[in-house]
Amino acid sequence: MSYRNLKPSLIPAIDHLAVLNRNNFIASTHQPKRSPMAYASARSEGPPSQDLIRQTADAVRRRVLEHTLNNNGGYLSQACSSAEILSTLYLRVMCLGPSQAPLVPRRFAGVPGSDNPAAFTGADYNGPKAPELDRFIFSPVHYALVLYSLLIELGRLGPGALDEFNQDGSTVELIGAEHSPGHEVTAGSLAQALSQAGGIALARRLRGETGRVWVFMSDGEFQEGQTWEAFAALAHHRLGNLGVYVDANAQQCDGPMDRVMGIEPLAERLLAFGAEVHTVDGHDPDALAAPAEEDSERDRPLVVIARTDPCRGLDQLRERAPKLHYVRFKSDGEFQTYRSLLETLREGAN
Ligand SMILES: Cc1ncc(C[n+]2csc(CCOP(=O)(O)OP(=O)(O)O)c2C)c(N)n1
Repeated sequence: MSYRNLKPSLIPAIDHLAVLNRNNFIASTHQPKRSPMAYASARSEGPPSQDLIRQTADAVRRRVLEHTLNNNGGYLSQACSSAEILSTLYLRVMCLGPSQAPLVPRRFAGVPGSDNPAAFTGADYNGPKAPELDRFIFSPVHYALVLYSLLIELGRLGPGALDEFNQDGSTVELIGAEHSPGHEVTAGSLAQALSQAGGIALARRLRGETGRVWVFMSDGEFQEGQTWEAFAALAHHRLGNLGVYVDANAQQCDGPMDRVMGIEPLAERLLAFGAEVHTVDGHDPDALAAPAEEDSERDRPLVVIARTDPCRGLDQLRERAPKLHYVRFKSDGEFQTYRSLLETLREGAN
């Protein structure tokens, strides 16, 4: 199901966020280029254009670069590789309602448990839980800065939401957890979220819910055994209501995937594990959305392997290869180079 065949009353009406944005405004160095209102009208007029998705992805890259400069560190190459995947998921593939969460991120309220009614997850930034609506499970949580930046661009988080990034008591964590905006589960120990998503998908099917479960994963997670056990379970339970988008950027924390531990041929392996598999250009919004928009009643999980470039939009990063996983500038000269690059990118966007 895509947003196109959703009841009009459920189409995300995010224009109210424009008002909330004004009321909760916190000073930020950079405002989202496109107002939430623009997204609302784009959605009500039909599928968002490739241009809108690409512009959003570029804005996400700029925001992550800005943050990396301000903090002298950040998961920058992950923004380069995944910006179109996440933008396409939020703007085109997933059927989500308006955010139910505050624009200013809540403080951490403790871990969930029967003795802690104050605990919450960050899933309410993705809208309410409703039978017809989709759920989003964000697995490689070191990509959290990319997700927060996208939520800001979409008006689901306020423009100052990164002000408390990685501070004690903040939910805007460097390595996201279940209470972090846009996150529903804790998955810092990688490759666990798919199993949790499978449980959610099975429960939804048993309840007769029509909404899907979408999972975002990184390729490094396919080096872990739990991922394969999860796929075996998804196929066994014929969970056609679950779809996975993989950022196949060919990198992990210790270097290029093929040097650390190869996972290819990934498509063939996933096929053998009972999934429906599509391999696409991960920077092409139409190609990314197409498998999810196919009108088929699936009885097996969908996997979209999105082949991406970890330096997309920031060619300068290639000089750092193969050390791309976390970017910290090594000299004042390098810092200034990236700062000028950000200015150039901003000018190009205006
Ligand atoms: C179970 C587990 N093992 C190891 C780690 C350490 N770790 C953190 S990030 C990472 C690399 C994951 O690969 P990927 O997300 O593809 O890397 P990227 O594209 O972000 O460079 C690893 C192994 C972890 N978080 N969890």
